[in-house]
Amino acid sequence: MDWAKRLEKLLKLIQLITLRVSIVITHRDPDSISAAKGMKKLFEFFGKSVDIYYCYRKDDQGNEEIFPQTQAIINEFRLDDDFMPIELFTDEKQKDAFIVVVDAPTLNNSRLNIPVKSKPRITVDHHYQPAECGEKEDDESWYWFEPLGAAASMVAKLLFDLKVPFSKPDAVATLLMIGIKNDTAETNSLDMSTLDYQMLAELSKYHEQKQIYEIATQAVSEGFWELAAIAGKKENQRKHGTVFIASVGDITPDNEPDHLRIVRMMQATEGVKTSHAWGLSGRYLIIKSRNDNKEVDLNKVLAVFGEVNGGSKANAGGIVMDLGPIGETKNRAAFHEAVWRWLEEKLIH
Ligand SMILES: [Mn+2]
Repeated sequence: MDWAKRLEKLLKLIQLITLRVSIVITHRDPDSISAAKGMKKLFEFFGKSVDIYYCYRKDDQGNEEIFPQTQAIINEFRLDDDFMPIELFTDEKQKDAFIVVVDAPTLNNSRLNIPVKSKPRITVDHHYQPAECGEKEDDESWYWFEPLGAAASMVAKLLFDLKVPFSKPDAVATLLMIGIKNDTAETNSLDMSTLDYQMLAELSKYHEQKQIYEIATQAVSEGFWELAAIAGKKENQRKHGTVFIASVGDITPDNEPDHLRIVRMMQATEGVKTSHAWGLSGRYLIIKSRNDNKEVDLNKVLAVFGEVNGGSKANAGGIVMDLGPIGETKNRAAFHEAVWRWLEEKLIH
């Protein structure tokens, strides 16, 4: 079906909404946050009431694991009141909700244990694996799956094509640009598409550059240098042909941006086509991976860890795996060594 017909179906669906629109995101990162805010702007333009719910992983204290950059965006754009934790999306509320999912293919994710059982009516996502999503579009629903750099680009296109006006400057336009840039490694990602570039250009008519600068120029944390020092040691690196594996040691959720920075730097190393940076966070094994080798299917490589992962893209992925009580062992050095042996078996082919 052509795009004009797709849009027409979407517009009709939106116009007919009588229920409260409930946008659900499966995690809070710059792309999902901006995509959700963009969708909220869209529905509000058509006079609908909108809530946004977010799912999250808990740290040891039961708080949301939130990454510094996400927190910086929430602070800068004063978004705290826009997002409600998923527990507040009670069964009662779900009964009267028009459910919208952005930046994830499905809510049917066993890893996240999302307490939403109803079928999403609108889904907009840029990840692979929609085949696993279970729900299929019908007359009552509208799903757009396309492997692009960012969900924010898709939402921006919907806003422009459905003629939702932007102010000058417009906070949502700025947020969407940050979302696109963040999910595409500042447009350097292999997933970067024509649509992503076009939307950056269109959004740039309405954005506030000062806010982009504020978010982008946050200093590298001290944690980065600690991780880099560990990953930089020869004994914490293994190279097998074009595959580069490095350990970043024991990490905390705060280290995620640093961990990602390190795997990107590993991938930029001469002769490297696939990189895995792994660390241990308590009993969890966390691997960040990058791949530019067309003969390697990163999803398949990571699937050996048994992860039901709806979030891996063709050239970037990762796993979070609960190692169980064995992960709480006191002898960290011996444990790291054991994990090394196991990982080399799994990741080298
Ligand atoms: Mn995304």
